[in-house]
Amino acid sequence: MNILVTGGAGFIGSHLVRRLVVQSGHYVVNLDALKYSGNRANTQDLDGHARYRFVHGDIADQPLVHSLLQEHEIEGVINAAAETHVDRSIVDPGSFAKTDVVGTGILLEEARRARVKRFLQVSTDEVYGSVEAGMSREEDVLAPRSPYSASKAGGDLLTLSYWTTYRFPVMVSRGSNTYGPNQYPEKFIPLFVTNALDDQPLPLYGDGRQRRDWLAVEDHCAAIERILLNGEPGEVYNVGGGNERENIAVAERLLALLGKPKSLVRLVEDRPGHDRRYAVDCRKINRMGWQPTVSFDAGLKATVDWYRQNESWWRPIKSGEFRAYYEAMYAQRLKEGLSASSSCGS
Ligand code: NAD
Ligand code: TDX
Repeated sequence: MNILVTGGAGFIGSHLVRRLVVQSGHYVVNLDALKYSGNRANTQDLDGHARYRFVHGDIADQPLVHSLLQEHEIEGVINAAAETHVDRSIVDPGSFAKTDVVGTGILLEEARRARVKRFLQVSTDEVYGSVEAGMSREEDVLAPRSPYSASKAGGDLLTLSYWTTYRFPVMVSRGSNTYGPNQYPEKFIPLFVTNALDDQPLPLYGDGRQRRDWLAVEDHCAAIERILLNGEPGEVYNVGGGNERENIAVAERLLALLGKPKSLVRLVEDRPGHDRRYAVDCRKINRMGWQPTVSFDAGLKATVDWYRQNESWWRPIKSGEFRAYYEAMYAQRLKEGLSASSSCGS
């Protein structure tokens, strides 16, 4: 299949592009605007491959998208381009609406006009909102609570409207928290691993008892490919790792893997509107033959090893744009800590 993957220089997109080109033999055009989390190094190994093209550009650039779809005779589109960090969405919500809603809309409309055969919108379990008990099912009403998840929910609904209105064959995947190599170190696991490697504090929000379901990036990418190829048009598919953990337990496991003391953990002021828990019911994609294959223990260890062995990937990031972001996001929080206890003992 000739596939346009957007956001293929980012974390999930880069693993996905490699899988589609090398493992599955598809022809892939990777369209990425190289925003702060987009990194050419993530797919450098594919440059020059006969079945791969990288294009630096924005999904909201309608003439560019139009010409790429024609020129490469694109049959499938996977939209993995997005603004993705909840904390940044609280500071700059407009950029999230611009890419995750408007950009998605432009991509959808061009794909429909080009009569693309299948369109997959990569979305997130966050669109269901905080789930105090039980598991979110695909037909649940959406209740996003951050500018990030609200923008993603807008993208989902716009995508699904193209099936209802035009019978344009779209699918939506809703993945849970994903981890693995090449994840930008603003996100929880890579931030905590790289901070710990430098003996820097790990800023754990609130009481650290929020729960996330961790999904290995290779399992997420396998699910995305399966949905693109075998999903039913107009349908939504939850994709979870089956590894629900409290944040504090993950932080402590990372420290144990790194041989660092628990005293590095600092409880800091919580994220505004912090969702307490996400959990997705995955029976629908299980029926399509997909199951997660990576155990959390093995996946976490492999991820920690990767960051340990690839300082040349993350050190330039952490000393660049990221520094100002980290200062603004964490300096005051770390200084103040939380009144009751500012660390979790050793
Ligand atoms: P990421 O931030 O690592 O990558 C996003 C990529 O999109 C970057 O390369 C960036 O340059 C690119 N991009 C941003 N705006 C663009 C635009 N306007 N045009 C073209 N490219 C643009 O994010 P990620 O974690 O790899 O997430 C990929 C997708 O998966 C997103 O849609 C995200 O919502 C979804 N998702 C992520 C997770 C997770 O835990 N990481 C979980 C579920 C779903
Ligand atoms: O410094 C931190 N301290 C902390 O306690 C950071 C960055 C995070 N956290 C907590 C917040 C969350 O409960 O860790 C948990 C995970 O945080 P993130 O890595 O920011 O992920 P989350 O907000 O859960 O969203 C992620 O999963 C769904 C991705 O960023 C999204 O792109 C995806 O859609």
